[in-house]
Amino acid sequence: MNPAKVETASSTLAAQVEKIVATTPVGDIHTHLYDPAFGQLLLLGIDDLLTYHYLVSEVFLYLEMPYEKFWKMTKTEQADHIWKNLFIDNSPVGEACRGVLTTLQKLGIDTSARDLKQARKFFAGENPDKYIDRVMEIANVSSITMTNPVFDDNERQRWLAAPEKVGGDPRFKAVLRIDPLLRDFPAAAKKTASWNYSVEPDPSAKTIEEARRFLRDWIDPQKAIHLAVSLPPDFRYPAAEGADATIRAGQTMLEKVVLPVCAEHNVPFAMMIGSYLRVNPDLREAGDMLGKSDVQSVVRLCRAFPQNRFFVTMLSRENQHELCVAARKFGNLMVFGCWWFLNNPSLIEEIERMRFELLNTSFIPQHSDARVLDQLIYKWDHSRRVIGKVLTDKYQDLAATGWPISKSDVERDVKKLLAENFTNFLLG
Ligand code: HDL
Ligand code: ZN
Repeated sequence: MNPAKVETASSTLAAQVEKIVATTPVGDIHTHLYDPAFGQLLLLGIDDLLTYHYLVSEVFLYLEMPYEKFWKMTKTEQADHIWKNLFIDNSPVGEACRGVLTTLQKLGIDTSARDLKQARKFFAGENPDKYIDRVMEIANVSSITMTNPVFDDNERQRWLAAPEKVGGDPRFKAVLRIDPLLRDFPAAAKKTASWNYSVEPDPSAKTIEEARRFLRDWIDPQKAIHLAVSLPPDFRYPAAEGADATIRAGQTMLEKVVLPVCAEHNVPFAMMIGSYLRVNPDLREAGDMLGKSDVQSVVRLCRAFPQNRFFVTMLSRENQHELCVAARKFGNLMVFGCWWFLNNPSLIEEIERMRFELLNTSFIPQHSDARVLDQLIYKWDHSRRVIGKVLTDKYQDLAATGWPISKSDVERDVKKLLAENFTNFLLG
């Protein structure tokens, strides 16, 4: 049976691709969202949308205000302040501002009113559990992968207090996030020792064994689908000659603890590389920035640990081309997302074009990194538009060679890009 040919007239093809990209459910592989059992760790609603740390740093672009004065405000006061300065007194052309408006509009809130009254009324008394389903339906997100930082006491306590409750929501998947283990081992060792693991700051054989036990004790109860870390731009593998004890200990943890435990559990390791933390500490969570990282360190890890699988995303635009080429060399490397400061239409377009041209459809184009539940709506709407546009262009290039594009081809490709490349790589 001849598969239904997708008209290659550009307008028809574009419409068909756009529809398929919009209606294919996405598995969101990296967010900071939580299932309702985590209580107030799950952020939602207009005041959380407006006090998103991206907007906090942006509001200081316009107004010299002592940081402490801002931090002393209530969340509602901060939201009002951000709304006034970023939306009313200046056009909200920035991606994070635009996102708030896309979200409100898709929730049926009249943004032309330009006031927060209607929005606040809409969110008042929202039942988080039901609202999650509503947001996932609007955003067409089939699965939300959380970030579960085991060294964060607030999060950790919740797992320990009610292990049967948290992490049991089928809409959410857990990821064991272990940054301090690789970025600040002395501090991580102190904490794990206080949790009755014989882990000392210098990684002896005993420490290595106990650190493995610590990870095993968390992967299973969390049902973690993989482990993850964010690393600074100066992360190097192997560590440079003369690197200090903390960096050398971090490398030992990576080689002797994290990767062996991932391999034995057959779970990938996600490395998000390129974040300088708190370059402006007064901005708190909004105070991080990026730097150019070393792709050859990723190459050396993929080569040295063929039994491990690596999800990798990098924060610097300048790393993207080299990372794509690295992914051509290693089947155990899966490139994903347009992370953080790259999650803007102009950069998503550039990066996805590069990936289609170098990796065909064997990559994961995007993750939302949502911190507030409702952000799923805008982050996926905005990204789908760009991914659909680029994919249409690529199909048109194919059509120009006389290659017919069938509807089932497009459905197959998009399903891989938005869901199956992730789930297949998880399984190995
Ligand atoms: O380390 C990370 O997972 C980053 O995504 C940070 O959480 C960052 O603050 C962020 O939210 N980026 O979008
Ligand atoms: Zn993140």
